Amino acid sequence: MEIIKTLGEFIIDRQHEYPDASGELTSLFSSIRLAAKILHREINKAGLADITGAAGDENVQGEQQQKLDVYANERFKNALAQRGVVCGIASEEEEQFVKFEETKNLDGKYVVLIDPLDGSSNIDVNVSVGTIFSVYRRVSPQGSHVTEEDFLQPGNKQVAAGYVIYGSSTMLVYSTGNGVNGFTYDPTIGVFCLSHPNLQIPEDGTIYSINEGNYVHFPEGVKKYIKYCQEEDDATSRPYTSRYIGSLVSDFHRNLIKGGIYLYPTSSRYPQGKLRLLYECNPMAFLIEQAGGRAIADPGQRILDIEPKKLHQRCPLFVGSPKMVDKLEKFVEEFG
Ligand code: P6P
Repeated sequence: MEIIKTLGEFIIDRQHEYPDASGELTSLFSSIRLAAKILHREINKAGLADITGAAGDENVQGEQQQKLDVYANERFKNALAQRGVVCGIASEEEEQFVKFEETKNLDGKYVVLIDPLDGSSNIDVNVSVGTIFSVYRRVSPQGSHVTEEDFLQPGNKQVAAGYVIYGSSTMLVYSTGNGVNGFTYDPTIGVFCLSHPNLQIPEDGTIYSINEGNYVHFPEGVKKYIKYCQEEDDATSRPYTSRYIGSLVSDFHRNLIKGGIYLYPTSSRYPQGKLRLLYECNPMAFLIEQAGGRAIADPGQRILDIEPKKLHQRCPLFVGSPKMVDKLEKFVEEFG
């Protein structure tokens, strides 16, 4: 008889690990779980309902906002405001951070930074997309309005981070600093079930994920690393395999399971890199380090130690199996 461990049961079982957890983080996760279930429903019928395609507006990134982006942002915002444990959020879809003004929220202990629907341009072509979230304890006093300072914390202060991947199945993968666990959604019973306990990324791998269309604009060290992956070499089972979905959550998730490295370097179009530090790079870096991997922006620059200056600031991202990130780092150190 299979034992089903639901996400809710798992969180309650693990609550004893957090002495000061008085159930607020549990409540926060139940908000995320609810919004993820609703988004699962909408994404899986996106092709049928008039909810795909561009919403006509642009978000703060100047990117064409897809209707589901807008929908996802609203669902997560409402779900996170409901329980009173969150005093505000920052979102890829919101130019400014969002203050939750109700009295119950002013006492909220946490802030959440979120990319509600990463890779949403893939929706119309039926490619998997994801939600990425990052949780911090506020630094401003409880009872007051949330401030920008609450959001501009380095990634090493995160209390939790995770993602939802809406793929061939919907999964929620998260960490609260004691390892990474994956839960697969069973829509027939409406619960996330523990399916990938204690995820650890393979120390080495042969998958590299990068948009080689930008090759000519990459730093020399990155170019050299790509050529290294493509060379014949009996000693280390090269050439490697190039796999790039164009959806960070999907590429990250595959590499977490199989081993690999995801690279988004600087380029002429993105001189600071494309990915956003606060709600893409930091949560992914938190997860990968909890799973035994590495995440850097430059040689010796751990993503989690970057001191943020702006809500939507970007940074380069090299994340994955530790031996692969080490190798990349050496090429960039040597060739720039
Ligand atoms: P490019 C999606 O827009 C995203 O933020 C990530 O999910 C993805 O890995 C990357 O950008 C794709 O960017 O420039 O290769 O299309």
